[in-house]
Amino acid sequence: MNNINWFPGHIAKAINELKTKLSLIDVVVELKDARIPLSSSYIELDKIIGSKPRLVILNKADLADIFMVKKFVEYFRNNLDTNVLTTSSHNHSDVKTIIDAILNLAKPQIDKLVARGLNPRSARVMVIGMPNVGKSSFINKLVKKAKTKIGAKAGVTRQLSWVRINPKIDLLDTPGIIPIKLENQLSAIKLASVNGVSENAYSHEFVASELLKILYDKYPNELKSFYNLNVDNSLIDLQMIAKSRNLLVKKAEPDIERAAFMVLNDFRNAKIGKFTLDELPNDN
Ligand SMILES: Nc1nc2c(ncn2[C@@H]2O[C@H](COP(=O)(O)OP(=O)(O)O)[C@@H](O)[C@H]2O)c(=O)[nH]1
Ligand SMILES: [Mg+2]
Repeated sequence: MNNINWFPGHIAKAINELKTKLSLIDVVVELKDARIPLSSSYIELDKIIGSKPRLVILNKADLADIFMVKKFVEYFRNNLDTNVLTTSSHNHSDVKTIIDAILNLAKPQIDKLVARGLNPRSARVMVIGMPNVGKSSFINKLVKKAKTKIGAKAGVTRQLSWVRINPKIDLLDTPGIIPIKLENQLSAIKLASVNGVSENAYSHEFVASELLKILYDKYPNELKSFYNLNVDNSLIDLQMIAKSRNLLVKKAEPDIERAAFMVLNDFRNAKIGKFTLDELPNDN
């Protein structure tokens, strides 16, 4: 299986659900994966979100290339014209920064209600992002400090439940899932590499081999030194890694399958290094 065949199936349904929830929301918090800030973005999201205030957060920054993450923050600030922060689920010291950013983005909306003679109310916020980007962990982090379940809000939702994470912010306690599109094979490989694609949609061998090409191109020294390989002008493949790690079948043949699992795990746990796989558009 030399490509990634995953049809998220109900894309239209997912988008409709997202739109319904969005209609209740004042501020959208969109999580992207700091290792693939572009590949973890849904191209049509801008249209779906429209002019609603959006806070973009590059999550899993603890696993990513800090230098590239900084560049991507700048890039999104310029191109999305919105606030962009970085975080990781292990870092709980930035909750206040995140809350303040949400309050800032919500203020014009709430002020508008007041200007129309309505009572001010707390801002309604929702977290969205692709599968496995860290939405639940992020919500837990914000909720932990607050812990005021307020349940269903009369007139607003029946099934949806909200948590008051600040006197002025109610957070929808279930995130919105952004479907991923896998038409672009390179993005699909990167999504699979960060565990953003259902595992039965691809062969580990294929994804690990392609990931090695990307890593060899971007971080050759880290890759060679982690797997103790002294090679010049040649690609690093699973065969070489299996041999170097002594992963053998019948004591002689390199065990490609185990090597593939190992490489994916090493990458996902940032053992080889902290890497970002996407490139900035136009190399700026
Ligand atoms: N290293 C690291 N792991 C994270 C981070 N956020 C989430 N995870 C892990 O990523 C996986 C998916 O997280 P989850 O919150 O369930 O993602 P969701 O599918 O978007 O709700 C879990 O194994 C989390 O522990 C992060 O910032 N850094
Ligand atoms: Mg979740």
